[in-house]
Amino acid sequence: MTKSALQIARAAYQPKLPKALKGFVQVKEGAATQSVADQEAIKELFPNTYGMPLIQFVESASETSFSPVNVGVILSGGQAPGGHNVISGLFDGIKKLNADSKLYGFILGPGGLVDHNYMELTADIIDEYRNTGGFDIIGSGRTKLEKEEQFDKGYEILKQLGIKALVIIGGDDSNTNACVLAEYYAAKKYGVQVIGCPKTIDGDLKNEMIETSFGFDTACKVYSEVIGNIQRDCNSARKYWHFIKLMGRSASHIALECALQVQPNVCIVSEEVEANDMSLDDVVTYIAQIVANRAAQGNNFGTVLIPEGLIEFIPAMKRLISELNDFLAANAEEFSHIKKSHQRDYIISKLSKANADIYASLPEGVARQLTLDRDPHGNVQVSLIETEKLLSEMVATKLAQWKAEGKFVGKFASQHHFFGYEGRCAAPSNYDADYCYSLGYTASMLIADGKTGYMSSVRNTTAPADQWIAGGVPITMMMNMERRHGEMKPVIQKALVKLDGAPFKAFVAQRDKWAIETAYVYPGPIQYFGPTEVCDQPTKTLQLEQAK
Ligand code: FBP
Repeated sequence: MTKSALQIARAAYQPKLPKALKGFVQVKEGAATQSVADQEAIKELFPNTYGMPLIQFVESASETSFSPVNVGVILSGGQAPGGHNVISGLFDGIKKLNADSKLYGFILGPGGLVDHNYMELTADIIDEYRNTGGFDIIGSGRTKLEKEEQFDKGYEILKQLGIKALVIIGGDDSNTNACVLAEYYAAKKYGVQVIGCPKTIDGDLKNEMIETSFGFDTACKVYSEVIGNIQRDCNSARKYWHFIKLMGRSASHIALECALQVQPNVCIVSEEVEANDMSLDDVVTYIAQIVANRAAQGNNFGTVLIPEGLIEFIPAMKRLISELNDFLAANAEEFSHIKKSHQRDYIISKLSKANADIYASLPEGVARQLTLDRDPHGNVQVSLIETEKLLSEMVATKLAQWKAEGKFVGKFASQHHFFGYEGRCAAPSNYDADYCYSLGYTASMLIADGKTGYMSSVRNTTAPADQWIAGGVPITMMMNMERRHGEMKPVIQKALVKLDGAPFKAFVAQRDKWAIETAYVYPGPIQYFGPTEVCDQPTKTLQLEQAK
């Protein structure tokens, strides 16, 4: 591999650890825990892993000796900056426990465990990947580990390799499955511990004990850099409105964090749209009004941030998509014989009045996407909808009407962007490099202490790393029962943007000003070396949440 100058310099970076993990470590057990809701149901489903205590690691004066331990590691789901540092922290941790410990990586996600596809991660391999972005050390995948046959298939290879602990690095679903696996192995007395690590750029795996999921910090900084650059371009040419869609399958944490970093003219927050029962037309009118207000001051330019999951948070769109799914599933054959040029009218004639009106109001291309591009289960692929284009086209139509009525005096030209994949494998910021290394190292301590069904937790991360608090949280503590595919299932509660939370409130307090003024902030690229206020700032979200 040809390495860039930054990669070479960055390889020498020694991630910071909490003070308690630097020397000898001992365990402080807290009180027994409860799940966040549905306690009786969760307790019944997890008889071996429910109610375990919170764990904190503290300094110890004396050394304890450990036998060598073989550990497996899996990267699950979407890439997030810092995954390689979780693995290097885990590696260094188990080697410190005993130099003869071994680490095995399962290839391309949970599927690697089931298919017995693995490699040993030796010191020279680990060294190649320290402080780098990506998950390419072993690859990642989205196979869901949820069936007992998979658990047993996995156990075969774990037994063969003498693996006593498995670390699953993933988001809410992967950690839910890690917990189910931990319970299964405990019930079967297989002697394999399962530990989770909180990953996802989406930032929606967080709670009282998990401050943030790793990767959110770096991804938001990458997006904020490019949005800032666009804002400066936009403020230089003064002729375009830029509609920027930001990744985040469901929650709007990324859009909100970027808004706090760059102060755009508009940022839509899906959770607010849903709470206020806003229609698509309400969202379009809101944006168009800001465009018109700026135009009245001679400013025919601006930026609009749009969260990727928006469409599914608009109640009326949700109803339309659900009727389309049902209708197209039942009438697939008939629909396939309708001429392309008649499909739109055909659909309009078949839908209920309310949904037909919404469908008719959609731009041609989006309407087509809603009926043609469907996933293997026959469902509309909402993620393929180019929301940034949908909104800008609808804003243009509204402004044209307003122009005819004399309510809009300006010009409107738009540009579109989607920022997602470019942020997922960036070299981790100092925050993510340190946080991830600490999470991995903490996982090794949980293994040493014989824990299973725990998630590695590192808190107090707005303070210097020295003061971070490392420990473990029983995964059952984060669970509740939710309906999934028609069945009640135990799952980790997904953290959406809280409308009464400090980050959203800070945004609301400023957004009207940002809408009319050109108050852009240009964060610039992530800095890895230099003054601490430039290199080591946590996200605004975290700073505001921790300031409570
Ligand atoms: P995870 O929840 O697995 O971390 O993935 C998050 C994410 O990056 C979303 O933001 C995005 O919608 C999705 O993955 C894209 O998935 P894919 O990589 O399969 O295209």
